[in-house]
Amino acid sequence: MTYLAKPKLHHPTLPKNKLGFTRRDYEGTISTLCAGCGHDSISAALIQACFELDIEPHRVAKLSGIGCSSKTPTYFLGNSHGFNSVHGRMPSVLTGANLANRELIYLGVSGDGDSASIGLGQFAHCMRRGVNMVYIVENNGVYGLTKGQFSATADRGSKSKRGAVNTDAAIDMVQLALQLGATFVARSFSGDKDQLVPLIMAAIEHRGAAFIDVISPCVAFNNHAGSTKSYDYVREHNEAVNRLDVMMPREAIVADYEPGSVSAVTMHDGTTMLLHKIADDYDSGDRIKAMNYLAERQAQGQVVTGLLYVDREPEDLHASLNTVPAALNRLGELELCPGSAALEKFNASLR
Ligand SMILES: Cc1ncc(C[n+]2csc(CCOP(=O)(O)OP(=O)(O)O)c2C)c(N)n1
Ligand code: SF4
Ligand SMILES: [Mg+2]
Repeated sequence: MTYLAKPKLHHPTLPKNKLGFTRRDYEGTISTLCAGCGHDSISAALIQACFELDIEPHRVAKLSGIGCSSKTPTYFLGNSHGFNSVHGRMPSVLTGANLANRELIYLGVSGDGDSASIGLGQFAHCMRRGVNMVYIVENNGVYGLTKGQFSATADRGSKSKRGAVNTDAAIDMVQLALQLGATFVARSFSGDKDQLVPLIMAAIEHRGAAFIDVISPCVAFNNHAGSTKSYDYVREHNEAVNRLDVMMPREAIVADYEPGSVSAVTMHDGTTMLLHKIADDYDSGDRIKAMNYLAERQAQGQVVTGLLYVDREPEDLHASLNTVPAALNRLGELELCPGSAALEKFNASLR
């Protein structure tokens, strides 16, 4: 299915943005994720955000690692640049691309396994360096692609679909990003597009390291023993002529609640997550207060969502390194090879 493009026929009355594009022009190929996977809702939010911002698709570079979440760039912005890197290595590839060409909008899409386990070091360094990008972690607390092992963001005491208890402490990506110096830090929920779309738009507009942790339920890993919809049950009762994995469609989980309030959301595995949407009068300009606020709410079992911190005058990596303003591929021979006198002067400055 991955090679199948969506039909390009547009309804003539579909709304167009300033560039004359419809929302469909920002789509990718048909998603092969499980029906109801939170990641698909995040792709839809990204499409909406780029459509509303009138972004020319060729100005966007999508980069990802490995995982169901990292597959998603195929399903949105089909006319943009894309690079699917090695597991956990997206941040360094993005950093390199950004340094070579600062004229593109960089969108890093990753998972909690990709960024909080194997890629934790990479995540840390691109945040502390202030790479100008939007970095989204589609956080489901498991390694979805490799069949639901606990990831490093799974809460201590939470249970797998098999009933195994996670004994390790959880890594909170938002607290980490704040501590590491990210200049735009937010958390949202894949089922709350009213909150997520504007957050993505704001993150794209931000000229520094923007991080969004999006809680994104994995619907596949609640197929417990005793269910007639489980893999085991289907395999045992299936007269198979070949071997297929069947994912039963689930309804996407949706949350719609007021700023300042707490909403209890029942996840597919029956557990309840308390989402706390920050109030409109929350001061998002204070990093220390944001960290304390998060810790207090976390102690009460709540997951805080919204724009948690923003530095309105960020400095990005190009500013720290004092790089040339143009993309490197625009530089001519004169700039790239300024001659022996300039080289001699430079060498002398290092002696
Ligand atoms: C170097 C390497 N180690 C391990 C793997 C196996 N692997 C593939 S995806 C994945 C975890 C993905 O989890 P996450 O990033 O949370 O994505 P999700 O599927 O949950 O969206 C792992 C461990 C791999 N592909 N490469
Ligand atoms: S396994 Fe989980 S994360 Fe992967 S596509 Fe299915 S529901 Fe989504
Ligand atoms: Mg995951």
